[in-house]
Amino acid sequence: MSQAVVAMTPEATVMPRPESALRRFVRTPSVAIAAGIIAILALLTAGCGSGSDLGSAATTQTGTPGAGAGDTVHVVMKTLEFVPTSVYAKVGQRVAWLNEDSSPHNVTYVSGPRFQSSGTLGAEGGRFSVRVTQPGTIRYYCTIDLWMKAAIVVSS
Ligand SMILES: [Cu+2]
Repeated sequence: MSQAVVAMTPEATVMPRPESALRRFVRTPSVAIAAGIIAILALLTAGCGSGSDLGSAATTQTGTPGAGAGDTVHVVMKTLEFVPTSVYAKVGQRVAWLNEDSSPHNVTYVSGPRFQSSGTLGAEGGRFSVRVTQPGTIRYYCTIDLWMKAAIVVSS
């Protein structure tokens, strides 16, 4: 450990060079975790807010109970999954899907408050939306990719 050796010498009182201090700062676990959380939040926000002529309110509300009735809840199909797999909505809100995959998908009703299933949503840009009108948990899936299952938790 060269640093331990240095610590024994008078030079140990010399201030660390700025770059090494910075490196030590960045390596601090709590700083790294905070940076990671910020990066994840930025990704989530970007994911919901991008590509949005889907609705006027491409905001941060996805998955948040208590979102305003005027906001649209966004779900995307990508890498053969619905993302997010579970979203929250209020009665009266619109839920909109956008297919970002290079293959077609659909939104097919399974259980809970009824809605009209979609037809095929074409690759890279297919869209569909429904307005949720009753509280309850709606389950749906994609009949093309049977593992693609997701839910909308609707509250009044
Ligand atoms: Cu699919």
